[in-house]
Parts: sequence; C-alpha cells; structure tokens
Amino acid sequence: MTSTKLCRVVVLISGGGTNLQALIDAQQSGELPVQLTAVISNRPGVKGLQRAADAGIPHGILDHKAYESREHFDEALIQLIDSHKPDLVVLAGFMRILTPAFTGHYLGRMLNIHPSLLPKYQGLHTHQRAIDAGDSCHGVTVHFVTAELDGGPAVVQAKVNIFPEDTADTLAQRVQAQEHIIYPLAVKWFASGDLLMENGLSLLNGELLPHCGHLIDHSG
Ligand code: NHR
Ligand code: GAR
Repeated sequence: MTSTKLCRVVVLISGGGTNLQALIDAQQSGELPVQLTAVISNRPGVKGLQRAADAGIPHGILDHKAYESREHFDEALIQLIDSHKPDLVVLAGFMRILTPAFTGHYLGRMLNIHPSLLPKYQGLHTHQRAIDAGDSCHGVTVHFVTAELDGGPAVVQAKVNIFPEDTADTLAQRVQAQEHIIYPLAVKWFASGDLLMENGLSLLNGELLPHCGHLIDHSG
C-alpha cells in the first residue's frame, strides 16, 4: 500500500465485535489511517452489526445456515467481500473455519486474532485450556490466515499472567484488553505497507519477525 490511497479493510465478525470497536475507535481518533469499508457477520442480530451501524459503516449478514456446504458459503462470502474491493480482510471474532479456496484467495491479505500464545491452543476454549494446563501465562496472537487453522505466520503477540484465582472469564478480560491494543497496531502496519507475508513468513519493515511475531510481554 502507498499512503496516497487509504487501505480498504473488510471486517468479518460473528459476535460482540469488541475488536471491531477497537478498530473503529482507532480509525476515528486518527491513529489508524484506513477505510473500514464493510462489516460482514455470519450470524444475524449480533452486537457487532450495531457497532458498525453506529459508526456508519456498511454492514451485512451472510448466514452460513442458508448454505448447504462450507464451499458454497465461502464462495458467496468471497463474492460479497470482493464487491467491497478490500486490500485487507480482518477476522475479528469470526467463528467459521474457512476452506482452502477461501484462504488461498486472500493469502497475504487476511489477518486473524486468536486468543492464545500460538502455536499453543489452536481452536476453541483457549482460556479454559490454558488454566487447566496449569500455565502461568497466556495471551493473544495476530497472524496471517492460511489454510492451516490458526497456523499462519504470527505478526504480533501479547503475553499476560495467569493468576491462581483466575477463571476463564477473568482471564479472557485480561487477554481482550490486549487484543484491543495489538489488533489496531497490526492493521496499521499492514496498511502502511510495513507488514507483508512472503514465502509463508511475516516481514516487518523488511525484517523477518520471530516465530511468535513481535512480542509485547506483560507477564512476569
Ligand atoms: N480458517 C482457516 N482456514 N485458517 C484459520 O487460521 C482460521 C480460519 C477460520 C477462522 C479464527 C479461529 C480462531 O482464531 C479462524 C482462523 C472458529 C473455529 C471453529 O472451530 C476454529 C478457529 C477459529 C474460528 N469453528 C466451528 C466451525 O465448525 C464453529 C464454532 C461456532 O460456530 O461457534 O467452523 O480460533
Ligand atoms: C476475541 O476474544 C477473539 O480473540 C476470539 O473471540 C473474541 C471475539 O470478541 N476469537 C476467537 O476465539 C476465534 N476463534 P469480539 O467479537 O468482541 O471481538
């Protein structure tokens, strides 16, 4: 991307949309020079759609239940997303596994935020799994999306403590506070052209990022 044209960002959600809100807030305060072009939810009636409406961002629903297969849903989703001509697709609490055809189409221009210190705890229920394993720290990772679920190259990771009295809910709150900082940061890096995926690896300012991405460490 060059600075002459704003990076067009389409955000996919399935729920509350607090990460979407963090992007909206960063954009509105001038910290995040992008155009939030559209918000798409696979679930009707979620709070994230109201957040988009309140911010004046075009938004729509593509209900996966109306499609007979993942392949058909993903084809329709590609059509809808591409009608907004995005430079970047952002998964923000999007809860449907995507087919290789979909991830291939947006390879190198789609990010996800996953609530664990990847490669630990891919998939769901990450906070409870970290507590059950007796881990002393946990966190969140922004990564490029590839066909491998939660397996694409990491961009940035924030690490927090787990305390003995933590429940999945208290831990999720601590992690989510970090999500709302690192996702706007990663999107800003991409939009400025500083962040690229090349040969399956993340590059920031031409330098290979470490395996966990750029690390922000609040643990210890
Ligand atoms: N798709 C691919 N190919 N690669 C990734 O890295 C993806 C992806 C789709 C979504 C987000 C992800 C996460 O951060 C994500 C990354 C949903 C599930 C899941 O099991 C797993 C991982 C993620 C999102 N979804 C169930 C399904 O059958 C449905 C669960 C539900 O609807 O509540 O798709 O963790
Ligand atoms: C976030 O904590 C995000 O990391 C997580 O869901 C929450 C969505 O919150 N994502 C996943 O678990 C992906 N499988 P939000 O809708 O308020 O942004």
